[in-house]
Amino acid sequence: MSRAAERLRLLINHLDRPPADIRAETTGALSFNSSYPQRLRYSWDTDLLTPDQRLSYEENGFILIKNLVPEEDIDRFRSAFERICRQEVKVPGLMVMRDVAIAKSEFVQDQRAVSKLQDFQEDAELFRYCNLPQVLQYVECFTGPNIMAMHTMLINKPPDAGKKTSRHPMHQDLHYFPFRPADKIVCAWTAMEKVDRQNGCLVVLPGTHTGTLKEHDYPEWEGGVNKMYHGVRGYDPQHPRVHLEMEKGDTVFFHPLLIHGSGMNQTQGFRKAISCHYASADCFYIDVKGTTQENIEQEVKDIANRKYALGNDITFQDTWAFRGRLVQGERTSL
Ligand SMILES: O=C(O)CCC(=O)C(=O)O
Repeated sequence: MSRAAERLRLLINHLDRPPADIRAETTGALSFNSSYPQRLRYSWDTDLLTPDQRLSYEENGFILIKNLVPEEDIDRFRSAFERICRQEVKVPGLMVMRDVAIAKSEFVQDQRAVSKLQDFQEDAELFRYCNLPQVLQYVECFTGPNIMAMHTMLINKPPDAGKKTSRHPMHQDLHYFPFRPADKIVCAWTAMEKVDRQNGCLVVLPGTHTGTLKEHDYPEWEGGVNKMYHGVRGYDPQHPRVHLEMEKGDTVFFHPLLIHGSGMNQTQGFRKAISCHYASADCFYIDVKGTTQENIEQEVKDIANRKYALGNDITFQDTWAFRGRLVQGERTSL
């Protein structure tokens, strides 16, 4: 870690330890046997997924598990979110984001002003989501037993203010990540209430996880685009789409190359979801210089600089290394 990253780590009060000393309990007995054919590239056999579920993930790049996260947990996450919005707690390192169309309107000190919380790894209550055994047992099917929680979000999609800014452009999450291999990264996204086409559920393009990482940039939307909402360029708009309508507690796991986004919220309610991107702790950082990820690297470094005045020696990789938290197994690399 560079000196700037070290300062940043201290600033956000992260109690770091050398990776080799960090340990967490595994959540279950694993049996990585080879009873499935080798052509199953995207998942491990942990005795949890059925052959059909594995084949479906291989083919589509996502799997939806109904009723996975208990209602009591979701209600607790909601309360934690509301406490943060009311500014009753201050969470080190947390990014509180506002919808571009609402940010400019009158300031209101409640959830109406907040479209997303990002990087809640220092909030013990919200971070419980990343440690839920119900979730981790599925994550393990994609990452293997050493698991890092790399990126956390609570998305509070607001009622659209008339400018269509509540949409999330189609994108591949890998665009944001300077670590590989992609097949050892997975997103868990849990609906905190009923989500459907009316309030802007997730939309996915099945099978696109088998492609490569494409160029991303801000879409040219008339009403404006939210900060960091890059959209994928050059994908086939005719590709079949699946709208993931989900009930409270349902959870979708998806591959970081899967092209996805979410629609406009046409209701008067806020559409909430909580999510975490997990990666195998055995993943490694890559240099994104000269790749399509250079634009997001620069943007992330600029934000870190503005927030913490660290100078130029903070690296894109550093910003991930200090946010990542081990949730199972051993911190072998990331
Ligand atoms: O929850 C949503 O509306 C979309 C979230 C998403 O795709 C993301 O933040 O990468």
